[in-house]
Amino acid sequence: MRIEDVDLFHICLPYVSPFQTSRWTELDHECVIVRLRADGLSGWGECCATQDAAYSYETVKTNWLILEDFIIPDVLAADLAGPADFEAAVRHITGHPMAKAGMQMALWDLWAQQAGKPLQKLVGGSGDRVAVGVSVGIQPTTEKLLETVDGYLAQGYRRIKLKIKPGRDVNDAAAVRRAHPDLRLQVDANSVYRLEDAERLKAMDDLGLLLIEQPLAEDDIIDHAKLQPQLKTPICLDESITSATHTRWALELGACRIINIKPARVGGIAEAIRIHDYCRARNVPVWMGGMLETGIGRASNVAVASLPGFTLPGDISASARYYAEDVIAEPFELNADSTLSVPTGPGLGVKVRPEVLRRVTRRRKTFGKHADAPLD
Ligand code: OSB
Ligand code: MG
Repeated sequence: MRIEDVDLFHICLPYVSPFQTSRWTELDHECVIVRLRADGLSGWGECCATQDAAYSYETVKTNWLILEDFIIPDVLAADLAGPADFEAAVRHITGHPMAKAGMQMALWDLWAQQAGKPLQKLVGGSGDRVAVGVSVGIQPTTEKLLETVDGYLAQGYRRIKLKIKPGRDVNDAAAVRRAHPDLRLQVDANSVYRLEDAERLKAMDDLGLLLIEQPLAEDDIIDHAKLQPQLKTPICLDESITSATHTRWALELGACRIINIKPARVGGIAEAIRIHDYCRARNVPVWMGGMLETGIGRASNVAVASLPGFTLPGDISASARYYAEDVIAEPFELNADSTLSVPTGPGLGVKVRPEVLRRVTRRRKTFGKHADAPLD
């Protein structure tokens, strides 16, 4: 397949409420959306970096830069029949997994459309729905947190993840546990603790948490391996896992017992599938993480989360949990059993609304044959 044109859109979409983690706060979702055109088809992708280089070193602007200077020239020059061709074409670019993943998502959308299949089938997934939960940001007070959790439970979510930070960890998690003794509950520290904080983390060991996500630094598999034996609660790594190789290192060292898979963080869907397969062969549970994606990235995550090794609920909530108005025509809605339905149309199976995309776009650029082609 030869790509004829590539469009980049730097968009900004307000969240329904601010999202606060231990190390940064997001008020709106800025990201780079990729559109590819080939053989009369359009493929869509989303690059998931945050604005402020807090979750990882990538930002919206580095995504744009790496796409413009390196990835797009590679894509326009190559004949890309499948993911292996794309990975080979961009292998000379070190790092920048989210920039690569956004482009790869748009390519998968095209490959699946060309095959007349939903993305789910192309990646090897099955079933019509995937189990999901909500990631709840740090709230101004514990009372507000309890109210927020109640709100999500009332909507039908059956698994809650709490963002924690020093001073808003043990007490918050214990308060939610007291209010909901049987709730599937987990916490995410986003790399804010150090090994010396082990006692603080041990204090959450009797709360019946499903897992504690990324307690220590993003580059610190070694100290995670020292921490895990001190905890009953399984550690799940997020930021530390940027490839299948890191997955192997973390599991061989005993740094965690569960892996959070975000295709965006590991350079794309192909590497996400390799991590899934590696973990499944070793009975290590995996689940789909999220980066507060628009409906484009959400559609991709839902499809990949339908692979059989995704045995824990994903951070892929309904569109309304994030946005009053999404860029896709039919928002994702929560089913009564705390699942999202997997799209069944060809490719990502979602329709982008040009008028919304136009309204939220701050910067647009087209590369390739038709540099000034209209949006739709
Ligand atoms: O650490 O899992 C994380 C959002 C942005 C960046 C990092 C993380 C998150 C979330 C939100 O927890 C998950 C979602 O998309 O609902
Ligand atoms: Mg996380």
